[in-house]
Amino acid sequence: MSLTDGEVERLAHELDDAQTSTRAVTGRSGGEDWDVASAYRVQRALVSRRRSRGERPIGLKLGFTSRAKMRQMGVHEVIVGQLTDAMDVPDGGELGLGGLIHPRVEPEVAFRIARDVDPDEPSASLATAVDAVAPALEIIDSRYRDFRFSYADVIADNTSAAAFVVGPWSAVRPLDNLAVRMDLGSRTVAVGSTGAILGDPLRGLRLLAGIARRHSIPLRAGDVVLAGAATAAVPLTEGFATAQVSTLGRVSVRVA
Ligand code: OOG
Repeated sequence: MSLTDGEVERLAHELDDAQTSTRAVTGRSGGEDWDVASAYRVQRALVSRRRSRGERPIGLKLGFTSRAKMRQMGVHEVIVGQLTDAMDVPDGGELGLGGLIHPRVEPEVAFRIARDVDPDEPSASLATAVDAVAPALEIIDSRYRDFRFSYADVIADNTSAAAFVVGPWSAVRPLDNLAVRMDLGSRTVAVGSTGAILGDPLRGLRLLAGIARRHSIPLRAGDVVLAGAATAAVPLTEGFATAQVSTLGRVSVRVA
């Protein structure tokens, strides 16, 4: 079922309020089913609310790209969300738990997009627009109670995007099998491989290009793309969160 413009605005308002007041809401799941195109319309309306508060879009993120994440959340298809400068935490910087509801952290790989991407160019050519890669941490924070949502719900909620940290950029290299480790303080909480991200994170870029085209989400020079988690997400706690992605290096954030 497709939503009216009024329903799209109402849902965007509700999700935006949930984020700014750190009070979770209940998803539409359980009620009537709704369609993916409407869910991306809600996401667009939600991001435009953030823009009207002065936030600047600076990239995109993929979600549900690994079996571990799909299994954890009971979802089977890739989703795309939007990143703004307000979510960008510098490597080694600090993130306050105060503005978050029930944050979780995931180790990821980030791509840097070197040129504006023409929505009509073939999906496979998006890889040629990437000029650097980096290890990254993504902090997700569903605005839905207990992280319980349907596929459309989580798209509408901008794929739970809350914050991200990108480590040192370096030259593009094969990413199909780099060891990934995530630590919270001195505890290793997740281990995996970049190969868990769709066999190769580059494959995610192709899917992202198709979804971005279908739902009119632009990709511009300088944008960051988070390729999706390599492992299941782990509840974020105070202290240092660190991800090490083999030869790509380390990225960390101090959570306070
Ligand atoms: C949705 C976001 C998933 C990923 O990397 O799979 C995601 C969620 O699990 O709340 O970002």
